[in-house]
Amino acid sequence: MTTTLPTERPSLATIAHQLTSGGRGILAADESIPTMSQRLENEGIPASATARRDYRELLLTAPGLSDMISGIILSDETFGQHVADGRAFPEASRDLGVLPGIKVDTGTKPLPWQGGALITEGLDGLGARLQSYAERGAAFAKWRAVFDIRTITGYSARANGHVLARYAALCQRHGIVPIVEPDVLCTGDHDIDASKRASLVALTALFEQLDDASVDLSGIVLKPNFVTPSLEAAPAPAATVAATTYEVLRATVPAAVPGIAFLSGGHPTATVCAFLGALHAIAGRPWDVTFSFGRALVSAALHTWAGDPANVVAAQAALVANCGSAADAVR
Ligand code: 5MM
Repeated sequence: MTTTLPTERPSLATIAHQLTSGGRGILAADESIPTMSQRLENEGIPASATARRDYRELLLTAPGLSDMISGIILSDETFGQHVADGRAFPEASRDLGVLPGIKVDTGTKPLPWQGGALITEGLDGLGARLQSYAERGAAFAKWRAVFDIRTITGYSARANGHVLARYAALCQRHGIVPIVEPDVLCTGDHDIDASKRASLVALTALFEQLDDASVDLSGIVLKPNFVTPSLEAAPAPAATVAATTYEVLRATVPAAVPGIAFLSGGHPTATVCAFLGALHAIAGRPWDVTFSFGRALVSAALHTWAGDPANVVAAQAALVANCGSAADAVR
């Protein structure tokens, strides 16, 4: 069995650059057990640890994945599972040329007296968990704060920014690149200006907190939403989404951040790839931009697989096609 853990870890800045540059992006395959189980059941697949493992192996071992994918975000369950030949997922991932990452938040809870705004939890014992993940090969981690435009408050932005900053500092202390994800959801019936206002609030608070926590911005990856109207509203042209998103990011994200990897937010694959392509084409950007999509990359593969081993090749082809579309947007 091959052991591929690096003896000397590259710098945080090197890893962050590797994740977000070169026309590749990050595959978000870190659905929690409840979310993944629901998605399996929606496709008529009985949910189990084995089914979740089989599905994640299908994704990771898709032929040619590393041509388009620099890193894969895993959940704790998958991180401890093994592919069919016995290698642990992080080891197999490195062997395949894809950096393994780990989602370390433990989900959201309502903040008291904040009208439904959420706080993401998971700081308790995080240092010890990061140490263990680093020893088992994690190159990077992810923590997602969730904001609904109807309930975001200045306090909820500061509170989530604070925990994101504490998480990021702890990651860097353990030699792991933190992906910081302030996700302003596309759900609701808002227009693009409402998304812009909420995204400005979330990102401004985040970068104030990262600064206060002395996080090294050269060793993080930012994972934001595109600034769009809600999924239920009339769609905006890609050029408008790219220009508005860029305006928000230029106002809030220091040039010291090496790379920005966008979430897909439930937008269809072609739509979100058009957003990304238009943003990537903006001249004079101070940061690399790429994708860290979940649903936009994997939904077709899960549907095609449907839990049948006979469909693995077709499912992998569906994944690779979507990864190709996303990678084309940043080349
Ligand atoms: C893959 O889904 C991630 C984990 O979700 P849960 O903890 O809620 O199960 C999620 O954080 C994902 O990485 C981001 O939301 C981006 O995914 P999309 O589908 O929006 O690109």
